[in-house]
Amino acid sequence: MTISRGSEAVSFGQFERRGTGKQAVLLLLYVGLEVIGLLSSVALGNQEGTLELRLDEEQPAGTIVGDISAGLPPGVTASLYFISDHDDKGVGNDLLIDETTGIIKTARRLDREERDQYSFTAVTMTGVTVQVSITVNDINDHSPAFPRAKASLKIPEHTAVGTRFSLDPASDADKDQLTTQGYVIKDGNVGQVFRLETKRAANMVLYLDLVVNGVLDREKRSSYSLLLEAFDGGNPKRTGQMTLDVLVQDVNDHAPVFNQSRYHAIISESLPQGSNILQVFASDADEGDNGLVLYEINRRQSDPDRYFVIDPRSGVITLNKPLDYEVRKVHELVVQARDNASHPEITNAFVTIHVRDYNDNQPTMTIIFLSEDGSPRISEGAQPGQYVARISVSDPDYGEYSNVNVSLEGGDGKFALTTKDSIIYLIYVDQVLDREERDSYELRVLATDAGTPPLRAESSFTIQVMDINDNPPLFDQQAYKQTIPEVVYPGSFVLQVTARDKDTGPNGEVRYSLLPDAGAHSNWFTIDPVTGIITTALQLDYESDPRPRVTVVATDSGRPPLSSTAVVEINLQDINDNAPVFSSAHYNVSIKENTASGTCFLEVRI
Ligand SMILES: *[C@@H]1O[C@H](CO)[C@@H](O)[C@H](O)[C@H]1NC(C)=O
Ligand SMILES: *[C@@H]1O[C@H](CO)[C@@H](O)[C@H](O)[C@H]1NC(C)=O
Ligand SMILES: *[C@@H]1O[C@H](CO)[C@@H](O)[C@H](O)[C@H]1NC(C)=O
Ligand SMILES: CC(=O)N[C@H]1CO[C@H](CO)[C@@H](O)[C@@H]1O
Repeated sequence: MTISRGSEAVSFGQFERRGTGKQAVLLLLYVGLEVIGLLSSVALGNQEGTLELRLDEEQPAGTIVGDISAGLPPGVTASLYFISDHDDKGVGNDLLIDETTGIIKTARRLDREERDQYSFTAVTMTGVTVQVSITVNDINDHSPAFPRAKASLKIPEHTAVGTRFSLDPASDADKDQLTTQGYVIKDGNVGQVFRLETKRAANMVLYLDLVVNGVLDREKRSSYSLLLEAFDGGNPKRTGQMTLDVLVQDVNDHAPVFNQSRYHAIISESLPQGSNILQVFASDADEGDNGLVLYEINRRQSDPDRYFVIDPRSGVITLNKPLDYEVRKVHELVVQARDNASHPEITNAFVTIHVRDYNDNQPTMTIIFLSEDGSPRISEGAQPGQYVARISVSDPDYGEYSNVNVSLEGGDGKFALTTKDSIIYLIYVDQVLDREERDSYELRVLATDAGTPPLRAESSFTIQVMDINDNPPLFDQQAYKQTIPEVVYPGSFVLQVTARDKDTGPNGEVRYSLLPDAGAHSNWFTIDPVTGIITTALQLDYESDPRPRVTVVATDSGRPPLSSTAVVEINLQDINDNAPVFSSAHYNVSIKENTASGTCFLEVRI
């Protein structure tokens, strides 16, 4: 090869090196053309054209891509093209080029993700070259896809908000806008405790972080199943999904909690060694070793002599060696519950064990009556709920303690017993009282301790119901009638009225009086305030009032007083205490003579 066109000589050399049978033929043709081209380029000024073509991927085979002649310089025509199948077989395999017409078609369905660019040179018989380049356009023919459909992630509870965990990103073979554009949590993000953050890397991959967005508390929720979705920028969008299971791992954030802050037991000093006394119980909301509770007696603070031992798993306290009431009456144990975490949480509870003397262990009761003078009494006006007495149960050996059953008997349902702490009991009025119905009640309080056999204490007393002025005096009759002659001396007996009052003391003490009423001549009479005897006070006069009336009032001495009234009607009897009087002292009558005998000639009136 001595023909040289500078750089062309190099490309000839390349062809030579790669030469196959077919290429060798082409090479010869090409060499021939080059010679002609060399000649024609002298004549035509070495003309070259370019043709840039675009085509969407995935078009069916036979789709027309373009026409080489469109790339010829103006004025140049050609009826035959030689195609240089440059550096690979792609052009020959994927494109069909009609060498006479210059029409380029696809030989098969093109895939941009496999090959996105084709280029070749077409040469006319006159040596004009056209540089043809074909770009395969992307279409959204791929969905974003996560590498795994399901993955899981362990995150400790209480992980700081903002902590990020990188996840495998989705890949999408399309490019630019058509590749992955973002991620969303489609489902399972209870309480919005997670969010996603993305970052585009130089290689166009959209990296994905799961970010803690809220408080993770295993004791509230121990797992989340997040449905993640990646989407691209196509229209419509294509998406890909995966499930991410987040397991919230326990941390030791809970201490054991005892179900009681204090435990009590009363045991006999004769209890045999190894006997179970009581069981303590603590729970821990954590999981596994963090929630496994182990019990222990704190020997530095309590029971250094090891009278008692506790089972570390069950919390059952048993007697370890014989007790002696004379040496120690009460044992206070500090029991600790610790979880089995590497940094354990510890909680204490107190256990009080009373040792009961073999001989003397009677509970005793102290009763204090809540009346003004401390005597067992209650006003009949007390409202239900009002306290009558306070009872504390104690044992001379142990002091006050709660393991005693106290009950109340008697009282006809009018009284009841209540307690808040099982140490102090209160007797209260349960139903309305009425002294006039019943003025005293027998009550009995029983205290039974928890020993075997139980020992009892008993106290009986009588509650007096105190009067209040709740009854007015009532007259025997609502109306009294009496008849007396009109002529009696002042001070004469008329009638005795009586009123009774069910109350006692001053509340039942009755005083009588008359209601003044001038029209009814009440001033004719008077009443003794104590006896209720009504006597005349003045001269009576039938002629001015034959039926005088008085209203009697009975009033008790309560504070305030109550009273009632009755009416007394008195009939006066008329007496002949007046001589007849003529209507005129002097009558002058004239009578005619010869008047027939029997003729009335005068009527006189008295
Ligand atoms: C506490 O637990 C112990 C042991 O299980 C049980 O005997 C006791 O009744 C419980 N106390 C309460 C207040 O639940
Ligand atoms: C407590 O935890 C330790 C260390 O993890 C373990 O060896 C031991 O078995 C646990 N105790 C119980 C009672 O499970
Ligand atoms: C308490 O004593 C009363 C009367 O003796 C009895 O009816 C009741 O069952 C006892 N209660 C308990 C908890 O022992
Ligand atoms: C006493 C007396 O007054 N008598 C008189 C009665 O009436 C007649 C007639 O009217 C008189 O004339 C009397 O003097």
